[in-house]
Amino acid sequence: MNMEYAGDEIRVKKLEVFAHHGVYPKETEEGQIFYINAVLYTDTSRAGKSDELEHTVDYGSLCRFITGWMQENTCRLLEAVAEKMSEAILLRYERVRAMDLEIEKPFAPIPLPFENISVKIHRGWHRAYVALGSNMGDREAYLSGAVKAMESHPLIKVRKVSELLVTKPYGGVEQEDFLNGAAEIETLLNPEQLLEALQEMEQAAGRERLVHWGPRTLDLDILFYDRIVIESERLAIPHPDLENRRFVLEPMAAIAPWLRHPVTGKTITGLLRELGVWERGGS
Ligand code: A4P
Ligand code: MG
Repeated sequence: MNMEYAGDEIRVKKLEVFAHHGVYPKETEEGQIFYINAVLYTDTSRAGKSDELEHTVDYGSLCRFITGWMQENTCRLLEAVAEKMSEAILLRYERVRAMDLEIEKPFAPIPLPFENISVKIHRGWHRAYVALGSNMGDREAYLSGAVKAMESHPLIKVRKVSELLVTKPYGGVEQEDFLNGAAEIETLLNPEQLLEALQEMEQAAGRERLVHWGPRTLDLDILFYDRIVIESERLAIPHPDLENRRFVLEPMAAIAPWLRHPVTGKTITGLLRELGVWERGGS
């Protein structure tokens, strides 16, 4: 997948499909007409130069895929049609970085004069960085198990994994040394859903939350998610303490040295350099 540039668009307008989505039994029994509008964000430059179909998204194939999906599935809500079908398209067509998908239902059963009803959504791949940590039991097995768990998640693709480093405990709790690493992933999950998925993986590894900052079999923290900035009770992204953590910055420098913090604009390499200077200055 070309991740860096996806500013070109391939558009499908008003693809007509007869299908059986709806809340009312009459709709699922008898069916009705739907129109599909899709905008696929991709990079067409390679196909533009080569003039080869294999270098782009085959819109013939895409239209057949949409038609098949609409006919083989039954959803109650247009929201569910759009959500599930966009996910299927993004998983199937690797070159599509993001998409707008609109499902129109011109014969929706409302006894009032209207032209059309539709639901339109935007969905796509997001790039995130995850910190990996363990300081109990077979640390290496827990971390490689976490990478495998991410790899086998249907909505996560693992792109890069750093070397694992043995690090001294940070944060004042006396405990065993840690093994730390970082991973670059692509995901269709939103930040909340990604947090939930990572917490399930921690639990599967027998993680118990006993002492804040204390020993753990597996800790998976979201460091960055695109250039998003979130500060809520449940979630802080970018991770608020990452610039003070050598055990985060060193593995990150191995996989994304050029990455810029969305708030400070500093690169990972720059943050690591500052931490080194500060530590030497302070000692
Ligand atoms: N949460 C908020 N933002 C995030 C995020 N970006 N990613 C919330 C993940 N979780 C996030 O985390 C507590 C809550 O943080 C979660 O429920 C989530 O809603 P936790 O993992 O349950 O508890 P914790 O790990 O004890 O606290 P915390 O603050 O996550 O600790 P850290 O920051 O993970 O630090 N020293 C070395 N050398 N290596 C280490 O890996 N790790 C820690 C733990 C301490 N010292 C260390 C290491
Ligand atoms: Mg944590």
